[in-house]
Amino acid sequence: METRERTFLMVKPDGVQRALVGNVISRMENKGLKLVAMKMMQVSRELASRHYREHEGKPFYDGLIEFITSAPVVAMIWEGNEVIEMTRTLVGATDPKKAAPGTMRGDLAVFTGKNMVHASDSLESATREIDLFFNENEICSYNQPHESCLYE
Ligand code: 3AN
Repeated sequence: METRERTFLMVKPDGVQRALVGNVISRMENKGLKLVAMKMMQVSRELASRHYREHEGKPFYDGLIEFITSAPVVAMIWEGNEVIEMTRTLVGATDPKKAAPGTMRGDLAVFTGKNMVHASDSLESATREIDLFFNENEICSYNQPHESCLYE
């Protein structure tokens, strides 16, 4: 369990509007990952620009900010062994055309601009994004009796 990590996962406005929040959560739970924080919220333009700062200046940036602030999102923190990489694998490639079947984007999305979910891509971005969206007191700690069946 030395590589126990936390990652940030967000169901974006298209996923909320298409009623796919439960589908996303089920995939994560079924895999054996642990939900430790979750909230539905409207992302402000300020939060959106901080979250997507690495994309500032790119051709799709304005559309990205418009989109992420257009309807509520569901922001979550998940815990598990190497959960950052594992969640990226479950989410699939950025372009849903290239996302493998079986992944969230491969199964549930058709267009890069509306690719349903966001997941942190590194330890650094997970730490930054968790801090942007959550206060420490919103993160829960609890035991899952089945953990001994998941890990050595
Ligand atoms: P990922 O979400 O897979 O980490 P990033 O970080 O490259 O992908 O892009 C962040 C978000 O920006 C994507 N989820 C997508 O919504 C949007 N995006 C990225 N590339 C494009 C593009 N070429 N056209 C439109 N939107 C894009």
